[in-house]
Amino acid sequence: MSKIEKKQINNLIRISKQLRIDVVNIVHSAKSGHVGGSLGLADIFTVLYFHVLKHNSNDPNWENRDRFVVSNGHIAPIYYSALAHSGYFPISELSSLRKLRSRLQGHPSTLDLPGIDISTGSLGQGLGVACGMALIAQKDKKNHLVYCSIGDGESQEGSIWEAAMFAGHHKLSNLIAFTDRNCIQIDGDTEKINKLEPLSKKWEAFNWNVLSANGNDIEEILDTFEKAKKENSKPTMIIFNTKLGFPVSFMDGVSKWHGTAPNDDEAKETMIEIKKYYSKLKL
Ligand SMILES: Cc1ncc(C[n+]2csc(CCOP(=O)(O)OP(=O)(O)O)c2C)c(N)n1
Repeated sequence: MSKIEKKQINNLIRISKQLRIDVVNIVHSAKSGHVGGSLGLADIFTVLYFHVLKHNSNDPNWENRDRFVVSNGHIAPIYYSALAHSGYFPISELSSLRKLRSRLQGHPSTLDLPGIDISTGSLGQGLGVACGMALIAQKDKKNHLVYCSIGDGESQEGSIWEAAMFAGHHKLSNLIAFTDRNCIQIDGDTEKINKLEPLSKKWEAFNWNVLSANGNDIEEILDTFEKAKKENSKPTMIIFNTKLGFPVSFMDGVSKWHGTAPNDDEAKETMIEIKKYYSKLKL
């Protein structure tokens, strides 16, 4: 059971609803973008930005901030929504997603937007960058933590396992990575394309502390990050079981929604399902 007050949890749930609504609106309006992973990760990004991460949108480059490497950069819509609602740039700017000369391009760019620690989009590279950030923080005896988000399909990249070996070897206990385990990648089911299971055992074999949780349950997410922060001898990998497009039923398990924008009817249906889901939660 989480030590966090029910009132705070309910507040996070309300934020996650707004972030989901923004994701659907901006991808629908851009007619392009990654809606499925963004919706599935909305609860985790809410917990990170509004409870877990030590950060300050008034001072995005604050030296003691926690770092966050979003290695699966295609889920930019939820990343941008979380950043805007945290105060890094105006919420009204979200509507410029993927427009010409916008700061909100299809993949996040550190040179364009405040709050982005590293540009990403080319899968497989972020975990290595996060390892470098964690190693230098360890050597400099800094207290901040390094978080890193990766996709499960992304975990088929060889560079992920090179970074995994490095982090285990250097006992980077200040590194907390998590996998968006929705079992879907661009072409279908991860287990049919290039099997990842037994995924937890793989990370354990690389000398990581491995946790798993429901990545669409705010309270479980909070508890799991708290546990991860207590680890002091190994890097932590959290396998967050999520659903593509959560809570939208017609996106669940359907790889088309990895990167297709909803048309007008689908966007309407998506909003209805999101509102129905939240109305059932007693806040
Ligand atoms: C090096 C590299 N290869 C291919 C791509 C194209 N690509 C973008 S997302 C994606 C699938 C990733 O699957 P997963 O990590 O499971 O993300 P999800 O579908 O769950 O959002 C691919 C192949 C890329 N961005 N980078």
